[in-house]
Amino acid sequence: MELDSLISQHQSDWTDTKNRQPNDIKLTTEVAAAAIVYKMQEGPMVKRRLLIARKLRDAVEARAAHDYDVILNPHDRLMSTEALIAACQGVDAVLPCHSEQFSAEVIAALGPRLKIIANHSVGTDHVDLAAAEAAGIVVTNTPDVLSDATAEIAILCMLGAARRGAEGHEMIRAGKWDFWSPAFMVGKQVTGKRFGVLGMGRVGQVTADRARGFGMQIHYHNRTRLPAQLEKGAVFHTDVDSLLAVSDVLSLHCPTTPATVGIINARTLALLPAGAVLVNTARGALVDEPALIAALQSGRIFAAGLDVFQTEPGGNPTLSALPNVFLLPHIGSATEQTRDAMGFRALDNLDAFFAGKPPGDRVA
Ligand code: 8YV
Repeated sequence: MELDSLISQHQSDWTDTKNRQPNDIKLTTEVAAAAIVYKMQEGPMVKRRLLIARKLRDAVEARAAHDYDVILNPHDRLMSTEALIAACQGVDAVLPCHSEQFSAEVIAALGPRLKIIANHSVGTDHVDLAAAEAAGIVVTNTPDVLSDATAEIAILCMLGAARRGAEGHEMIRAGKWDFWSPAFMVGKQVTGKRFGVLGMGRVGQVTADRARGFGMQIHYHNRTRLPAQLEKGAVFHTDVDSLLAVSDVLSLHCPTTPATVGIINARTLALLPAGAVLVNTARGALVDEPALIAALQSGRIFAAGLDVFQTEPGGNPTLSALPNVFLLPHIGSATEQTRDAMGFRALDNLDAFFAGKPPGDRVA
C-alpha cells in the first residue's frame, strides 16, 4: 500500500527493471496474510518496520514478513535516489542490494528512525561506511555464503576467456560454424599455469581451491599474509606488481576502496606476462576499462572474463564488441541456494541487532 503510494509520488523516479512474474501478486497476498495471522496469534506486538529494497527469494520475503512489518518491492523497480530516501523514511531498517547507493548525501537525508542498513551483498562499496558510522547507523553485509557460487563464476570466466568460449558460442548461434581445422579456435590451456589472486579473502580462497583442481600454481597478494593452513602452499607476494609479473591468469577478489579503484590500468596491465588472461568477478571499478580494451585489442592480454563492469547494468559497448572477452551480467552469487542464504544472513543480522545483540556481520 505504502509502496504503491510511493510509486505514484515518485513515478518519474522509478524504472521497470524486469517483467513481472505471475506469482508476484499471489506472493504479496500471501505475505500480507501471513503477517495478519501472525499478528492475530501473537497479539498486538509492534513489529519493527523493514524496507526490502529489491524483490528477494520467496522464502526470504516470507520469513521477513513473519518477523517484521515489511515494505516489499514486488515489481522489483529500481529506486532513484529520491525514491530510496522517501522509502526509507519511517522505517527502522532497510535491506538493500548493491544496486542501492547510500552516499553521504543519502545517509544525511535518511531521517532519525533508520537504525540499520542490512545489505544483501558482501560488497559494501555502495554504502559510505564513514557517513553511516557518523550518523549512528549500523551496516552489515553477507560474507561466506556466496563464496562458492562466486568462485564458480570466476572459474567459468577464466575458462570462457582462455578457451574462447564466447567466440565459439556466438559462432554456432549465428549459424557461422562452417569450418574446422587443427588451427581453428586454438586457445590457452590453464593446466599447470600460474593463477594470481589479487585479494585472498573468502572468495579468493575458494577460487584458488577450484584453480588447484586444474593443476594451477597459486600466487596471491593480500593486505595480510594468510596463515599456512589457509595459504595451502600458495606463493605470497608482498606487493601487487610482483604478483602481476607471474600471473598467467589474474583473478580479482579485492574490495573496492580508494586504494584499489583502477588498480588494473595501463601500467599494471603491462606488468602481466604476455598473453595473460584477466578475470574480474569483484567490481568493475577495479579496472580501467579503456586501458583493458587497448590491451585486448593489441593482443598483449589474450582475453578477459568479466562478470562486473564500471557501468551496470549495461556494461561497456566497446568492450562487449571485442571477440576476446567472455561476458556475464553480474551473476556471481546468482544461484537459488546462495540467494536464499544471502537473504537469511541479512535477516539474521537484523534479528540480532533488534534483539540487542551485535550482528555477526557488522562492517560499520
Ligand atoms: C550480488 C555482489 O549480485 O555480494 C555482492 O557484493 O556483488 C553480488 O553477490 C549482489 O550484491 C546481490 O545483492
